[in-house]
Amino acid sequence: MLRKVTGAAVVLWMSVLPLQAAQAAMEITAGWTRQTVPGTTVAVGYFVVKNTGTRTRELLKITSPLSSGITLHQSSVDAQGVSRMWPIGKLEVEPGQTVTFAPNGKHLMLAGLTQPLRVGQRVAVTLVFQDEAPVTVELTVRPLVEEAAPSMDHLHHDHP
Ligand SMILES: [Cu+2]
Repeated sequence: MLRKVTGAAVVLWMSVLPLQAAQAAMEITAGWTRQTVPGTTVAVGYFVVKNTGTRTRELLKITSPLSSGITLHQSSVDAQGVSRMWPIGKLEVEPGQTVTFAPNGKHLMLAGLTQPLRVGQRVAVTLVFQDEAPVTVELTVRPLVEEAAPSMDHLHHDHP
C-alpha cells in the first residue's frame, strides 16, 4: 500500500515538473552595471529580456539584496548633448519581443546601495513578471568608462 502511494506521488511529481519549466517564459541575459562613483550609492542596470512565451507579461517588481529600491528609467540625449531621464511607469513585453536595456535608453536605477560596486563583482537582481516565477539575473560590474559623460551626469542625478 505504501509503495503504491509513493509510486503515484512520483508520477504526479514528474508530470508537474515539465509544466513548470514550460512556464518560465521570460529569458533575461547580458546583465551588467558599472562600478559606483565614489561617494554615491546609486548604480545603473542593463540587461536583455525576451518573452519566449505566448502571453504579454508585465514587469511588476524588481529587487536586489544590495539595493533599497530599484526603479525603471528611460534616458535620452537631445541635440545639445544633454542627457535627460524619466521613470517608466510600466514595462510590458509581448510574446516574441526582446527589450534591451542599454546606455541612453532603458535602464534600472539601483538606489540606496549597501556597498560600493567593484569591477568584476556580480549583483543579483530579481525580476517578477506577472504570472511568472521570479527570475534572477546577475549584473556584472564594469569599470566607469571614458565615453561616460552622459552616464556620469546621470549618476550624479538625485534618485529619490
Ligand atoms: Cu536613471
